Amino acid sequence: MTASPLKIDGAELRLVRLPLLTPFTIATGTMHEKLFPLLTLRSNGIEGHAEGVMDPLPDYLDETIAGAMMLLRDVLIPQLVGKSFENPAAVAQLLVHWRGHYMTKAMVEMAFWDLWAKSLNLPLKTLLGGERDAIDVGVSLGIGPIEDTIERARKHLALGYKRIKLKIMPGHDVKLVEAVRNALPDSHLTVDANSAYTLADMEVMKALDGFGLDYIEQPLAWDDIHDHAVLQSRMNTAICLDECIRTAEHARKALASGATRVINIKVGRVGGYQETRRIHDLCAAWTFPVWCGGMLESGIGRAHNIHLSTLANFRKPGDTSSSSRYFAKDIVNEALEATDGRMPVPKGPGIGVTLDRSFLDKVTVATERFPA
Ligand code: OSB
Ligand code: MG
Repeated sequence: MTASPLKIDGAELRLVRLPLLTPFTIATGTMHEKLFPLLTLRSNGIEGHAEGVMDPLPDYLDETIAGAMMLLRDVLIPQLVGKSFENPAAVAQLLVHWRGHYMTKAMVEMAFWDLWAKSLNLPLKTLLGGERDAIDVGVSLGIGPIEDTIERARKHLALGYKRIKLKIMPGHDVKLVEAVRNALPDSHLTVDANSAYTLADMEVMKALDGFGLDYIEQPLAWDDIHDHAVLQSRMNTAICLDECIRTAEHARKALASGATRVINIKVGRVGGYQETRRIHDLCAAWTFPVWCGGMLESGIGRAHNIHLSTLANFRKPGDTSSSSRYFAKDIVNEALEATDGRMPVPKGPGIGVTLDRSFLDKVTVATERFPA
């Protein structure tokens, strides 16, 4: 059976604001709420959804919510509405012309995948070729006082989370990791510096190399693959790249130059599932694992991440922990909660979650409809 092309007959773009239960501090700053664009594509009464992972300001990467809204509203959505698409590759053809803006492009591609899977009445993971009914997850702990961090790490390990990722920055690094390692000698520990260091910080890197970490995530500049290769050549611990990998070409160069031995894939960061698949397969060819990162997503992005994590080479625990760790209430009806460090894949077609529309309306800052 060949599926008929999907005609996009409407779209909706919302800006949504969800308060965070606890502020989240990383090297680039503190987040108190999750503000994100939510894109819905419609075809024949079916809806596909995706959320953007860009921040209000360009601090994690160089994209912004304002830039995403502009590109979607003025360029991409008008090119989609009223047209028919055979598959995600056809949608991607609209996107390749524009440089950068991988997070914005990902929204379009991911919403189409959800729509497409629902039109075929298949779970997204089945279309992607995923292999699991549940995925292994860990937690990412924001920067805080050392004693408090140990307490939070202990609590999450007791809940069954499979690894603890500690956010670090200059002044909050070696002492913190040493204390957590001493308190929890057998745990899987990692650190994430969100680009806060340079090669001049070799002493800190060397100290971190001694704590049996699973990997050190994105220690150096967000766009510097070369210096990560220099660092990796001087370290035993694996370097994991996050910010540096926005495309499969970045992954190819990072792998070939020895800059990384494990990649944090965020489908919302790399332009969508097709680019994700390329990065996933490149790493597999190098026999390196990948894992699924997070951006404090709502239930829509979280469900996408869960489906993605069912692919074979997602061989390390991801950051896709329980929604209730982040939000008092989520915008989807289905609970996305891990048990014993395992997050079940939502059943049902597409991403398998549905919008709680009355709550979504309450947390929506602005809505634009296409056609208006
Ligand atoms: O670098 O992985 C990151 C959150 C915001 C910005 C960047 C990062 C993160 C996380 C949180 O680590 C992962 C999550 O719990 O969603
Ligand atoms: Mg990271």
